[in-house]
This record gives sequence, structure tokens and C-alpha cells, in this order.
Amino acid sequence: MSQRTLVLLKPDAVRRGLVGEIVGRIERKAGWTISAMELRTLDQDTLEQHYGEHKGKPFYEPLVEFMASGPVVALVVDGERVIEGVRALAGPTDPIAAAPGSIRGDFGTIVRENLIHASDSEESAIRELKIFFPGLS
Ligand code: IDP
Repeated sequence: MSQRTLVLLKPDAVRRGLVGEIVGRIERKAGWTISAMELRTLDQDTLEQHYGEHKGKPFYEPLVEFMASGPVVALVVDGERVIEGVRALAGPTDPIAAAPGSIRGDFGTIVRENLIHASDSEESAIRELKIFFPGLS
């Protein structure tokens, strides 16, 4: 089932020079295609839309501050079961609990600075793609 997902390489990934490494892992999955990719600094409004479901939680404000602390790389990836697939490449939210071999498991230690965001369902992907790439058909 071909799908489309939104991926963000978070400011820690960009600062630490891990963009090539992470994009390479996505690129090497058979049949997946990167159909948009852009370096950009996110504003408060965009972050509020993107992380609105977490508003009010204790980690929300520091998360938004972190996500605005430097540029991110936003990507649109298309391919077979890509929503579940990029989440599997990323590993679980807590990088210490993430298995070695996953992006978070290989490179992360801090829950907030966990390198990558990937849409968690078809519904989220549609919503997030509209926020980040409204012009994409
Ligand atoms: P996900 O990114 O793995 O889907 P979510 O629960 O949607 O995880 O949380 C969004 C982001 O918020 C996480 O990727 C992480 O950066 C941050 N976050 C989530 N839970 C915590 C926490 O308990 N402490 C600090 N940051 C958190």
C-alpha cells in the first residue's frame, strides 16, 4: 500500500551533522521516494499546529522552544507502508529505550532531542502534510 508521510529532522539532527546519515537510511529503503525536502526554521504558529495535541503537557513548552532553536529538515516521503516504516526506522520516543540500529537508538540519549519526527498514522500524515507542504498535490 503506497502511502505518503511527513518527516522532520529535528534541530539536534541538523546541528550534529546527521542529516545525510538519516536521509540515507530513508533513501536506501527499497522503493521509497523523497518527493520534497527543505531546510527551514519553524515559527511558533507552525509548531502550535503541529504539536497542538500536546499543549498543556509539561514537555510542550520546552519542546516548542527546542523545535524553534534552529533549522529542521522537512521531508515528504512516498512508498510502500512508509508511515509505519519510517516510525520503525526512528524507533520509540525515548532514545535510551530505542533499539540499536534505529535512528533514535543509534544517535539519541534525550527524550526531547530525539532527532526525528515521523507521522504516526494516515490521519496524522494528511494533517501534518497540509501544515508543512500545503501546495503539494
Ligand atoms: P513521537 O515523536 O515519538 O511520536 P510524541 O509522544 O508524539 O512522540 O511526542 C512528541 C515529541 O515530544 C517527542 O518526539 C519528543 O521530542 C517530545 N516528548 C515526548 N514526551 C516527552 C517527555 O516525556 N519529555 C520530554 N519530551 C518529550
